[in-house]
Amino acid sequence: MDECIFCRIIGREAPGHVVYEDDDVIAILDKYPINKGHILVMPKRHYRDIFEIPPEALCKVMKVAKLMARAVVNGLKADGVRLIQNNGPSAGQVVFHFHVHVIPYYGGGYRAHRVEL
Ligand code: DGP
Repeated sequence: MDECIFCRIIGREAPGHVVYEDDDVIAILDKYPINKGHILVMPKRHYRDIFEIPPEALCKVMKVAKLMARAVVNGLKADGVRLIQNNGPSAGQVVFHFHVHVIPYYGGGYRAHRVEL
């Protein structure tokens, strides 16, 4: 899976800002954030999407997603957090390594588009 950018980040073959890591799960900052502190949580092992990831691995990822949601509220003072997860190009998936977006919000209304930080 050398062509997978997330596998390359996990293997330290490509740069990535790691904010959490354990034996099975890693969390990195999104390179194109919707808001400050936009995090991607993913299994270290490569699964394409929600249909490929086994339930046990999914549970581990979601536990870390919850930790990251708490971290952006406590650490970055976000007052809202959105979790999203895309499957397939027509649903907006562009990296085909299962991941959950943890997107902090800071008041001022909901925004779905990306910003320059
Ligand atoms: P999705 O559209 O759900 O497949 O989300 C893929 C996300 O991955 C998107 O928000 C941008 C982010 N992304 C793409 N390439 C890189 C990269 O090289 N490094 C990091 N940290 N994030 C990336």
